[in-house]
Amino acid sequence: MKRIVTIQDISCLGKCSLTVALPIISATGVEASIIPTAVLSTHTMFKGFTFKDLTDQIYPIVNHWKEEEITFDGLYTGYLGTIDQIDMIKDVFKMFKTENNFTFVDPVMADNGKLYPNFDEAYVKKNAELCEVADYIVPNITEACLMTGMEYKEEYDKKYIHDLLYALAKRGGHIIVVTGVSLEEGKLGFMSLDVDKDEFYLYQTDRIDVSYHGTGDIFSSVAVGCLARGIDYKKAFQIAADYTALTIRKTLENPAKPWYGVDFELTIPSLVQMIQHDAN
Ligand code: PXL
Repeated sequence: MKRIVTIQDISCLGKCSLTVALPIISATGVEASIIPTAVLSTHTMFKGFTFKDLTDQIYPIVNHWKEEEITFDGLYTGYLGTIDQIDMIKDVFKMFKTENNFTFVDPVMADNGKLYPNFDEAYVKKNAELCEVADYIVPNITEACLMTGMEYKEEYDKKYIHDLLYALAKRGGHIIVVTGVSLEEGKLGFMSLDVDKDEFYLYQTDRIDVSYHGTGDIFSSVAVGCLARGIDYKKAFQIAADYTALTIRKTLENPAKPWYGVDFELTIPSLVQMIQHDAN
C-alpha cells in the first residue's frame, strides 16, 4: 500500500485540514500518516477558537521515523500553525524526499482577496519559500497573487491566469495548479502549468454559487491520494475538482444547512468509484 504523510493542523471541529485529509486519503486506498502542526478547538472561521502550537513536536516525530527507516510516497502540507514551522518542514522534505516520491504544498493562508486570521506579510513570504521547493503547488488565486505580488482581480481573462502561473513557476515547482479559476460564465475549476513541458491545462465544472470552508482541503487531499495511486496529474486534479463539486451539491441538499464544512461523509462511496478505473 502507498503511504503519504500530511502535515497540517487538527481543528477538532470544523471539517477541514486533518479531519478531512485522513478520511479522504484513506478512501483513496492510501495510508495517511500525520504530523499535526497545531490543535485548535475549531477552524479559524469560528470566533474564540483555541490554539495549541505543536512546533516542538515536529523534529521528535520525524527523527523517530528516520530511526525506524520509514519512507513515504508523498509529503503533503496544508494549513501550518506558525512561521517557524516552515523552515522545519523544508528540512522534513530534505529528510524524506527521494527520486520516487513527491512533495505537495497547499499554501493555505487566504481566500477571496483576504488573508485568514493569524497570518501576515511575513507568513506569505515564508509560505512562498516552501512552494519553491515543492513538486506540486495548489494556491487559489488570492494566495497566488499574495506570493507573486500580482494584483488580485475578481474579473480576469486567460492571460491573467497564464501570467500568474508563469510568475509562480519562476520561483520553482514542477506542476503549478491555480484553483478557483472561472474563465467561462457558470464554470469553475483550475488551470495548471506543467513547468517542464511549458504546457497549460484548464479544467472547469459547473459553478455552484456557494462557498464552504474546507473544500480546498478536500480538493488537495483527493489529488494527493490519486497521485500516490499513480494517477496522471491531469486526471488526479480532475477527479479532485469533480469530487469537490459533487460534495458541495450534496451538502446543498442538507436541510440543516451546515455552514462550517461540507458533507463529504455522504460522497465517499462515489470517490472510491471515481478512482477505480485509473488507480494502479
Ligand atoms: O481549510 C483551511 C483551514 C485549515 N485549518 C484551519 C483553518 C482553515 C481555514 O480557515 O482555519 C485552522
